[in-house]
Amino acid sequence: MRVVSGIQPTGKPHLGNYLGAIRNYVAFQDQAEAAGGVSLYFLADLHAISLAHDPAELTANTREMVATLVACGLDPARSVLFNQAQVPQHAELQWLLSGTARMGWLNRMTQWKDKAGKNREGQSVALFTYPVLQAADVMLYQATHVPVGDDQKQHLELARDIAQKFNNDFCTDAAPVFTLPEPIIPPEAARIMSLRDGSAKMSKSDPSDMSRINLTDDADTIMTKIKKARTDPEPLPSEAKGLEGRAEAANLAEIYAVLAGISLADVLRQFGGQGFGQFKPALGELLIEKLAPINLRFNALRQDTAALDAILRDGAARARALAIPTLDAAYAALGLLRG
Ligand code: AQP
Repeated sequence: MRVVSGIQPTGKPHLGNYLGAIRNYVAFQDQAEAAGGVSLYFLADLHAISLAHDPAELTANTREMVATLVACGLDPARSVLFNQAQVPQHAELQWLLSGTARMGWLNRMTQWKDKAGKNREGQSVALFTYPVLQAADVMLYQATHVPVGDDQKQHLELARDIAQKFNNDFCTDAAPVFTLPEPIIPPEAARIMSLRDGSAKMSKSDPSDMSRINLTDDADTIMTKIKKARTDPEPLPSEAKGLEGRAEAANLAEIYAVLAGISLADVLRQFGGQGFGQFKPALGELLIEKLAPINLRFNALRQDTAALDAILRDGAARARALAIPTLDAAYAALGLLRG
């Protein structure tokens, strides 16, 4: 079992990242260990340069993201925790896979279409080829399980297509170079929506901080954001059917269910008929209770940059050792002479 997943250090990690991805990283850390496998989690700093960025902020965000992942329960002694920039094999494999990935495949990616908007010509090449780097990220380690939120499903399907085509074009059936990665999308909370717009996913890149709960928000901020979250004037329904067409209400109810560890039906049984004036404070309290331990650990870790850098250095050395055999096999399969 090889578990591989990444998160961009492009801003503050939020509740969507936590419920859709990070808490599954922690669960897979245990599962991989129990199965005698390895779990690798990386900060996708090479992906972060596909959009305009501030270099000093990227460095600071990278360290903060390590502190967050550890605060959420990732243990650098049990998982390999690193940043892409210290493992050059990611960029090397991306180039090798660029000969296999097709322009038409990349052109169909909805994230590319959403982020580029009407100004495709003005975007960086990196934003367009982003999914090829993502394919390299997981294929480099022969990933079997890739825990991600729902928004990454299409990119993982593309990674499988690239792996399949490379194996078909350059390998024998008996000795394929790449394992086809399997996306693991959680059954619930796979897409937490913005607090300001129920049709947009909660995202680090949303200009409004009120759109998300950051894992580093203090109790007052969490309560304020929940109380100001956009909703409709109707009370909560008693059954899930009553949430149809009410994206904001459905989002808040789902967040409550996942955090409380109960079903959506149970949440609606408990709060059905009540207005948001009653439900929002209950949700705010639950969030504060669940995020407080993460917040506490994060604040204790974040100042110790030497310790955070040491975690990344050590993780990168372990990642490089795991990456090299696959990269060598890819060079050889392509007939590239290396001395
Ligand atoms: N809203 C979400 N709900 C559930 N899962 C989510 N993920 C992201 N948003 C949600 C999952 O978190 C992991 C890391 O993804 P990311 O670093 O791309 O996070 P982001 O917040 O999406 O970051 P950005 O920089 O703001 O990117 P865009 O602009 O694309 O939204 C992934 O597993 C992702 O599925």
